[in-house]
Amino acid sequence: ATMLAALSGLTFNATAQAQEAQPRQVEAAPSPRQVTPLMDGWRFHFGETPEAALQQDFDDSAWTSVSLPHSWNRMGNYAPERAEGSDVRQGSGWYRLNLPDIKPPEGKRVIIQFDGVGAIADLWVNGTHVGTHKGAFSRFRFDISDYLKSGQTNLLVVRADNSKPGPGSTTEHVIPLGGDFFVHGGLYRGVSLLTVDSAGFDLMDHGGPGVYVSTPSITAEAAKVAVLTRLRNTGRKPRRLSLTTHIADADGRIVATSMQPVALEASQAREITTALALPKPRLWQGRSDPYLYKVTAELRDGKRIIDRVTEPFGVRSFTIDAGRGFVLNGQPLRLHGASRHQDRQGKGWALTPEDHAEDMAIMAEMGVNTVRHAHYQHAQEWSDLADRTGMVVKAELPFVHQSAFDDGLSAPELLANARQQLTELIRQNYNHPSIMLWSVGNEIDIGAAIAALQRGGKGEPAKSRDMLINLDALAKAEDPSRPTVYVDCCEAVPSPLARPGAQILNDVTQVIGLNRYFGWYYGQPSDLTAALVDLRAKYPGRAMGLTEYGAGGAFTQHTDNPLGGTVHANGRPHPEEVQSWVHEETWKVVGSSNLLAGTWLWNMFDFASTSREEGEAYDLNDKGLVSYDRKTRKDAYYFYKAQWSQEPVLYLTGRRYVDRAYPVVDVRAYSNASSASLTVNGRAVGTVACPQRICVWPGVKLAAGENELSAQAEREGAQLTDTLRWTAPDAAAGLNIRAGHLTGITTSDGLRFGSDNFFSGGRASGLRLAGRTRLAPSNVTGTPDPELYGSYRAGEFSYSLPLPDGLWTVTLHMFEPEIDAAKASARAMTVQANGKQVLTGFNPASAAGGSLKAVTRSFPVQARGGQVMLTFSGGEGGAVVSAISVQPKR
Ligand code: GCB
Repeated sequence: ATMLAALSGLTFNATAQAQEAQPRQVEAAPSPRQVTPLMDGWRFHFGETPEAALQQDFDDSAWTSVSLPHSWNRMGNYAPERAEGSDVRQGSGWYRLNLPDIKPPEGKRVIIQFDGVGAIADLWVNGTHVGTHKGAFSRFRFDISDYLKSGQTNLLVVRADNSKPGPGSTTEHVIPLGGDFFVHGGLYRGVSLLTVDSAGFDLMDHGGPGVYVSTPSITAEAAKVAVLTRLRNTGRKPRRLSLTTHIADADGRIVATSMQPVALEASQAREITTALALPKPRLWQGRSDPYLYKVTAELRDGKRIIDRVTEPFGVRSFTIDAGRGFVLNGQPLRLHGASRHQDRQGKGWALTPEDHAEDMAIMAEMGVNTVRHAHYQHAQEWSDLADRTGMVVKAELPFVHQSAFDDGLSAPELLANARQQLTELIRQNYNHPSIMLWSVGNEIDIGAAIAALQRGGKGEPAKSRDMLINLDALAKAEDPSRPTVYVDCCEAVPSPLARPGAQILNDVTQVIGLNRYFGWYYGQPSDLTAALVDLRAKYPGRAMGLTEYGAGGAFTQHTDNPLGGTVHANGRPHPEEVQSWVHEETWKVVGSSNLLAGTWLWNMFDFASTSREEGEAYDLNDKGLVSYDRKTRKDAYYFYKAQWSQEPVLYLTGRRYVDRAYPVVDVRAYSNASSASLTVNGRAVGTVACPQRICVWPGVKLAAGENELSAQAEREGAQLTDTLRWTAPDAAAGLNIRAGHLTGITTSDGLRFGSDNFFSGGRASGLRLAGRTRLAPSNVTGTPDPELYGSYRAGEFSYSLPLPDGLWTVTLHMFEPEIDAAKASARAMTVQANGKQVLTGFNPASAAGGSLKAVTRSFPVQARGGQVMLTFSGGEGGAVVSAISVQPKR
């Protein structure tokens, strides 16, 4: 009852407040639209629900009270176990809300607006089904006037269905059919009621505002502004109205106006385009000056304003082509940015305006000038922020990973749904100056390629090309002012997903988006250049963007050397330093490449994906530069801040790797200063240059116990300092090195091993389980510490160990990884210590009594000049070593 009173008292009185701030010089008439947010007072229940729940007299007291935004799904935890509180249920969630008597008087309509419901929404008012909307990301509205009853409360029931897509499921023909993210269920954005005159700007235009602004020509003298209004009269009487269109500048001064009479017949919808001249326009200049105007369109009946819509817009022109790349207002602008998903810890998709604002602030601080909306339409609040921050946005249709559930043709219903969602995307976002690209698909064949791989490469490749061509044409017809883009995973990539015979899709859209993971899923970061050169030659007329690149980064997992282990792309571990390395190396290749119009790293934030268990996280993709809870900015965040930000940056890396494994460390910082100095425990270490914005002090010696490291630099007169504290072991205690990626493993005898380090040559290898690429530490027997033997260095290699002069005992931990008996028995390793042979023709399998069995060998060695040199060689199979332990000789 209190809720009802609050609702009727607050929002349904005759003098409702204007929702938008009006330009100062416009007559401050009350808004002719009443907008009533319906955020509170909902009852929620997941799963099986009786018919009776659609009726007024149903007792929902056992249902949960919820406020919007709401989603029942929660996932993503950094924990050793899947933490409690995770909810990955897919199916139907039911919502009930009682409204007061809001039956509109003759001539008024009540429209309900949903800003986003995952994924299929069904609405009942007073027990009668009003409609269905399929698509988890777009706004939609229903006119519920005829379903309302006067003199009583009115019951809204909404079913939100996020069933897993599959043959026969309710979401079988609703994109996305797949993807590396989780479609959260529920009323995860706002819901509101609009009470409006029966004649007005069309609220039934695919969720669009009804008023669409474009700037067909721009000179320094004037911009031509074309305002398309879609009008609709749902009433039974013809109306003689007038349409006024104003443009106001950012200070609210009206700078252009037009007025014209409009006749609307009963039940008629019509379009009117108004052309205005905007004198001496101030341009929307991206991050340097994201200047916004507002257009206000008003409909009057005589003197009375019956409807009004205000939409911000920007005056800007841009082109994107193979030759000049991206050009904004006549000036080339190098786009560098990141993708963003719409979820975070504890909230899933149910984000508040503050959450959006925090995300945008984090991105802006890093110096991003472009955002990719991965992989779907983002909230209006977010796109408004992008307009105001000056981001260039690549907006996307959620046509991701799959076009059918087998390799066959996609269903006509799927195409119809994709066309609907694309129309909604474009109409609802048309006025955002930030949005400059319509993306019509992302890796739409990869699902079929993976399925085929799992079947041993059999089956026809997917046939989604016609669908893509169709969607591309629709985007161009809806909005000729913005280019289209398709995002490809695999062409010319050395990956089994680039199937022979796979269809080519990169020639469909105007711009080519490339998701390329050299250095992570395949190859080396530097291989990217050759791939780009190839594609440029193949598609000489099309602009290309690197729409994804990156690596997993677990901020509780560390390595002493990012080159020291094998990458377990979809598994564990994911040392934070490996992520930094992949970004540094990729940026060297792409940062100034004239083959690319823009780059979008993957991803700004860790995000929920139930198909993943990696790094330290469950149900998370950990390629974010910032953690799921937004509390941790990984080192790579500061790498890009040093590249892109106008602010002075000096950041010592490795802040979370505090308990160091080695007393000798390459200290690193990211800075946009030309050089930086380091002190350790107050003692000057030296000044180094910072090429590529990376400063490195090699081989810095730490004291046993606590160390304070402090870096100093100067940039444009600003003095910068960054300080961190590390704990180091005593150099006199020796070194314990494990030939793997993860540092800090303690063995049964209490020795703490760092990760592989101090090596040159050879290659890192790890034991793997079939299927998922996880380490199988228990595969090696004959040791109380199988984890020490889960990985190894192989081939011809050496270790240059920093050790105080004196006598040491070196212990080598080895095993034979080769199961094949002939190969295992052929191994004959030779090891030299400071040039002296310590092992000759050593065969680990015969020494241990078989393959996958641990064996150790120890020998004394004298350190001179602060160093011991170990050299490994061994004919055809090379040498192998899993760990090296150096202890003072007793
Ligand atoms: C991709 C997909 C994206 C994934 C990403 C990854 O190519 O477009 O949705 O999340 O790779 O992390 O593997």
